[in-house]
This record gives sequence, structure tokens and C-alpha cells, in this order.
Amino acid sequence: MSETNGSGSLPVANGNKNVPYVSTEGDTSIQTVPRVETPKMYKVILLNDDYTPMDFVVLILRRFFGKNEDEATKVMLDVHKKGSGIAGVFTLEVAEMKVMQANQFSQMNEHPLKSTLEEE
Ligand code: TYC
Repeated sequence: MSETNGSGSLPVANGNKNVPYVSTEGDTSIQTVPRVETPKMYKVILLNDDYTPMDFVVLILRRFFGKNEDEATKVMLDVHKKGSGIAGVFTLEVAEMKVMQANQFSQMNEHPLKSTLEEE
């Protein structure tokens, strides 16, 4: 993205207020631009159950949540012992997609494994 564009927007880390910036395009007047907002993040929570095989949970964590074997095993065991655990943290659209993929893949394989969303 270029520093300035036609509408005068400029990416600025965080916050919600208009902030001043000095134009780099000749005129030195102070202008204000809206700050870029940090999106809310959502945890995908994996829930324990008594029937889904541990290997299958590890597979889900690797396939849909980008975990390697060791990470996936650690999360799976944590969920197994505590009842729930975090599979990953994403923007809303991505988190919704992961929940759908994981739940659908579990259903297709006739396992009761479920995941849900929680705002961070
Ligand atoms: N509790 C399951 C078993 O003993 C394993 C399991 C772990 C299931 C994590 C779901 O999210 C889960 N086979």
C-alpha cells in the first residue's frame, strides 16, 4: 500500500481517533486521517468428549489449525484433561471458517468432536 492515496487514508497502528499527519506531497498543512482499527480476535475452543479418538483430534489440529504433531498432541491432551482448550486465535471470518471445517470433518467421520468461538 502506498503512503497516501486519493482519499487521504494512511495506515496508522491502532486506536480509534483521527490523528494528524503531515502530507509528504508538497503542502505542509496538517490533515487528519482515521486510524486503522485492529480487528477483534476470536478463540476457537475445542471441547472434550468421551468418544473422539485422540489421533483424530490431533489430525484436526494439524489439518485445520496449522499445528505440528507435538503442538497438536499438547493441545489435545490439555483439552482431554481440562474439558476445553484453545485451538487457535483468528479474526471472526477465519475463526468461523475453522469451526465449520472442524465440525463438518468430525461429523463426516462420525465423531462427536465439537469446536466453538469465543471473543478474545
Ligand atoms: N477424550 C477423548 C478420548 O479419551 C479425546 C479427546 C480429546 C476428545 C480432545 C475430544 O477435543 C477433544 N478419546
